[in-house]
Formats: sequence, C-alpha cells, structure tokens
Amino acid sequence: MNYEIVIASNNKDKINEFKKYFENYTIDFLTLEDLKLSLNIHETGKTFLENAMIKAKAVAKHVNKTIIADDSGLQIEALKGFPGVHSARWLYDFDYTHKNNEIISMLNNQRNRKAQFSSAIVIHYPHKEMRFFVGTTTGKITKEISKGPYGFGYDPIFFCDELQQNFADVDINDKNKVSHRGKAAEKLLQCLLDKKLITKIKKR
Ligand code: ITT
Repeated sequence: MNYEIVIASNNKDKINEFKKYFENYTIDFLTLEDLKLSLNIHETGKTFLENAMIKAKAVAKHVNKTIIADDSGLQIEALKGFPGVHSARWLYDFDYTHKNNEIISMLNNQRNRKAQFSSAIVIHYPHKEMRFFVGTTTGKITKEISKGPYGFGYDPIFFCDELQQNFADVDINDKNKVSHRGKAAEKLLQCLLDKKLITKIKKR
C-alpha cells in the first residue's frame, strides 16, 4: 500500500512540482482540495520555516495523516531580501506579470541583480513529530520577463545560475533538479526512504 501524504498547499504549481518530484515513489498525495478543506491560515512567521510550521500545524488540527507544507519565496540581494516571506502577499491583488514588472523597475540601473529562491518544507507526522528540510537556488533577476512556457510566480524573471537558463524556459523535471523546492524535497525523500515509509517503484 502506498504511503499517504497531505500537501498543505493551495498553490497548484507547487503541488505539481511535488507530485512530479516523487512520481517514482510509493506515495499517494492528497491535496486540501481533495479533502475539501478550506482554511484561512495566517502566515505570521518571520521566516519560511516558521510559516511552513504554521501551515502544517493548521492542517494537522483537521487531518490525522502525514502532512507536508512548503513555504518559499524569492529574496533579492539589492532589496535586502525583499520580497522574501512576503512573496505571495506583496501586491496580492495583482497578477505576476505586474509583480515581475514591478521588480524589474525596482532594480532599474541596479548592477547587483543577485537573487535566490528559498524553500522550507516541514513534514508533520500523525504522532505530532515534525522534521524540516530547506533548499536554496541562486540566480540573477533578468531585465525582461521571459516568454518561456514553463514555471509560475517569479520564475520568468529568474535566471538560474546552475542551469544558466531562465526558470520559465525549463520544464518541471529540469527545474526540480536544481530548484530550492527540489533540493529541499531531495532531503525529504532521503528521510522517507531511511524511515522505510516509501520505496522506489520498480519499472517493468
Ligand atoms: P501555499 O501557502 O498555499 O502553499 P502560496 O503560493 O501562498 O501557497 P507561499 O506562501 O509559500 O505559497 O508563497 C510563495 C510565493 O513565492 C509563491 O506564491 C510564488 O509567488 C513565490 N514562489 C515560491 N516558489 C516559487 C517558484 O518555484 N517559482 C516561482 N515563484 C515561486
């Protein structure tokens, strides 16, 4: 029988990245939508880790299963780490084309375009034990929005150092190999394998 994990997220793109990352392992992912769970979670933490714990604990009040939560965001060096934990809530009523254009204009004439994406993943087991895993990936903020077909959020303005490509120009598998979420997920995967909660699916 597969191991059931609830993903404590309403972000469909994040959920897709998780499902893709673990597709060859014996996990059945359930989403909040699958569980018909609609929660208004206040992400009041000062760090990605605090917010990931807040999300996991909020869902754990309603579901007695293993839960994972991810809190993530973009940190821009010249803007002292902005938007950071505010990545989702900043200019909340505007779409990402607007937000990405806004960032490009905030960096107008700025030579330092260094940035990183960070992810903190928390796993919360039914017996309340929690473990966390973090990942970062570095890059540069581009001067134009990529028209590439992939990615979401701030991906179209992020040129990844490791891939030497914009995240909007690489598919989900390639992004997962180097991304903040992929690196945190790699540590989570190792933990689940070590605990023998999951195994790799043998291909015929
Ligand atoms: P949940 O809290 O329901 O998981 P969310 O989108 O609100 O969904 P966060 O609070 O973690 O998630 O906000 C992270 C935001 O940072 C997200 O909405 C994106 O705008 C951005 N972000 C995070 N990871 C990203 C990635 O891989 N590519 C592009 N943008 C990303």
